[in-house]
Amino acid sequence: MSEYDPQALQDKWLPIWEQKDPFRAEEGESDPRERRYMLDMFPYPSGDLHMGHGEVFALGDVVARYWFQKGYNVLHPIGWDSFGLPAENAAIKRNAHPGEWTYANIETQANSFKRYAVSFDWSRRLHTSDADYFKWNQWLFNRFFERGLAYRKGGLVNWCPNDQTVLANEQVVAGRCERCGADVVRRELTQWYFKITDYAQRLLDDMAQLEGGWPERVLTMQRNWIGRSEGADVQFVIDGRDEPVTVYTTRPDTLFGATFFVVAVDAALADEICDPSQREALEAYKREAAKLSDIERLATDKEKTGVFLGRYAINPVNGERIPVWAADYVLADYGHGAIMAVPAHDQRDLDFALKFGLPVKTVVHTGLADPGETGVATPGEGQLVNSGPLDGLTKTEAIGRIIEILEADGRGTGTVNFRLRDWLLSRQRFWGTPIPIIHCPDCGEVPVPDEQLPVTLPDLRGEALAPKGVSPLASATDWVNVECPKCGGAAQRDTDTMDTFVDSSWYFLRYCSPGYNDGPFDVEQVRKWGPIDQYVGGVEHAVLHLMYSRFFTKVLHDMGMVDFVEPFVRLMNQGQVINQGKAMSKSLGNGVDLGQQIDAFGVDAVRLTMVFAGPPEDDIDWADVSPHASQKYLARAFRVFTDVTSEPGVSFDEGDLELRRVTHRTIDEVTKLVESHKFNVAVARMMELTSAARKAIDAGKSADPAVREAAETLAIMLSLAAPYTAEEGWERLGRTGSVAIGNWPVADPALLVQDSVTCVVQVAGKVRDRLEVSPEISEGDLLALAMDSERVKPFLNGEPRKVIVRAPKLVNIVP
Ligand code: ANZ
Ligand code: ZN
Repeated sequence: MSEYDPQALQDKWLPIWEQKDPFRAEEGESDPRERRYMLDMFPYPSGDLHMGHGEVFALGDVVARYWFQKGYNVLHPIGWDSFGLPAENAAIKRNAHPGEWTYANIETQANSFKRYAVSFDWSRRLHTSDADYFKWNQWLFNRFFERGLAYRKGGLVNWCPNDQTVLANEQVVAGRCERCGADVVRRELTQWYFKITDYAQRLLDDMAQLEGGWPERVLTMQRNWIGRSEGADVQFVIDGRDEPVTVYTTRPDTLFGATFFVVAVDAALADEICDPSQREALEAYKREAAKLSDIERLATDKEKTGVFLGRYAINPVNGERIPVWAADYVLADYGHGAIMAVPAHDQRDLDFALKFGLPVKTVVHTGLADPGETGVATPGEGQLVNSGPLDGLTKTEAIGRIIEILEADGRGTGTVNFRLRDWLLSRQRFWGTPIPIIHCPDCGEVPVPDEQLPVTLPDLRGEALAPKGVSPLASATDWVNVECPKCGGAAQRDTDTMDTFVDSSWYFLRYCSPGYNDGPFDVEQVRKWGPIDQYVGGVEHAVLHLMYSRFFTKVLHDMGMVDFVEPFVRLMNQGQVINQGKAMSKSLGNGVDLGQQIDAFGVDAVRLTMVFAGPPEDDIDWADVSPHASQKYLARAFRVFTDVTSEPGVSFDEGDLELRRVTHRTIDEVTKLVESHKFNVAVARMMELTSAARKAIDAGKSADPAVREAAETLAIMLSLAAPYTAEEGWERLGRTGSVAIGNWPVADPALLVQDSVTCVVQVAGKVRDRLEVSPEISEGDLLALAMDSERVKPFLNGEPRKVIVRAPKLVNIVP
């Protein structure tokens, strides 16, 4: 094997690594090494690994392998997020059990990961669909239930008509099912929720710890999703109704400008206060509105719709009677599901007012033209007008003042509001964690006692799993009918399963003590490993998985089970792998298969291409990169390894100084580049080092110790991205042990100084000294150096009459 043959390298090293299992994390107390926890978002087992996996795991492995090289005790685990709908859909199609498809795919992916040579600790492998994993979902559910953080309520929920299940708000993207793209509709259902809203403020506050460690755009998305706003609750009396109705407003200063009142079309309140004369119109309008998602309803460019409810509300500050309407641009589950409309200063209200001929009253003078004329609302700063006691105040002053006034006579209060909703947990699907609750006609909701966990799934397959709008578990009557754990009477299991995002909300803790039997994780081990130093995964999880994991971590913190409040110290989002400028898809026919790329170019070339393509967060267009060129480069590096003729262990001190300087500058730069995640630039530096070594070999210096030093350095650095080539190179260089662990070199500072140049110093035309200076020295520094020279000083008397400085080579002094 003197030619570079990637397939032969894989065939040789893969079984050796399998047998040596070199990347195990050490649990023991006695291990003195510093710990690092590196995690890639675990895969969903749909078929084999794809190009996206190829990218994220190549990037994550650069970090993990760098830490292994630096000599840390590294935890780099792998597992599978193996519950979920695709398995169920495949099972229905093939008349099989979802587990068959799932576990077959896991095996396929596991083998592909091994070939891809990711530095995993295979001993910690987990699958969330294993009973000894999801048992702990149920245990955690019980703890949440005890703490009032898991509860059931009726209400309108997002329903995917295609997947026949409810969805969390986070799973509805632009009005569509995040998974299948179907238009989401609203349905009235009683469902389980996790009370994430209790943690809204902390989810926001703790983000301070993530500044700098997380991409700014992810933090912004989280902040917007939590959506904290400050404002006031204001009570309006509805004519002919005893109980006042509260509205939430961020602009209580505009209270005198409220000209109408709007109730969410789907809020119970709309039905309640609708005058009989308008009942029919409301019913018709409700049917229309039910077809739209929240996002569509709130879209500012959507034509406004609504119906008058035949009733009037009374403005608490001036007693004005304003008409009450129902409309879809007000949401039932935000604030109080009703608003005071101020068309002059809110665009949606203005659009509505102009459409239905309602009055527009300016109460903040902003200097801009009258909104009633222009159709453009003026939400900005200004001075209050037409507002009684607020006249003349600024917006901010007026907000403070009106809250005082409202609070004084009990008609309102200053308040904080969040956009974040509770996490809807129930799913009407089979392949997930059964919710461990038993419904008893006498005792109500009774949690399955911990010692009876796990509640496993009944053996359903094929047609029995087909979506029917109720959970398939409901048809397993033997499974459903049980004794009440409290009173022993006849009772029934909850037939819904948990959102699979529960599984991924704490898996990173389980890795610290896989197989642990006395709880979801060993608290001591988590204390040692946590929190995760580096997390790598797609930006598509910015508000789903990452928000839920942060929430779980905080609850576990409050339970005294973890001693940190944020699970992921640093987060890296990789870009996507696209082809010809577009996302890969079947319909475009531009898909690229990871396995085929590897067969054609070898693992190392594919990995190197992923890493070299650009900054990790940028998309990689596979049409613009060249795995073939990567392979050619690796062959060049390989020849450097095989061309070295000195013996291992030779002292580098005697080596060629120029090449040694290149090597040490490369060490210095690559170290910094890897730590700042500029992997592509780090690879470019490795390539330059390869060329420098090649040049020296071609100049007949193959036995020079500096050539060996360059080659060994290259093998170590290349191991981050091209592990097979690096390992073989190391062996060819006569080195024993694996190249991959504990070899990262340290740059010698003496070899980092720039080459110097000689500067001639003349006094009155005669050479008096020669100085060794940096080629980049400034004129001022050079002159100062020259004037300070002991050989120059005797020829000066006070300030020179004239100096000519030509940095870095000449200083000419006329005394
Ligand atoms: C009067 C007003 C005047 C408003 C004005 C705004 C500007 P954020 O910041 O998102 O919290 N609102 C309240 N409840 C609503 C609901 N259920 N559906 C739709 N809109 C609702 O927004 C708060 C503002 O959104 C509130 O302040 C209210 O309109 C509206 F010049 O009240 B505002
Ligand atoms: Zn009972």
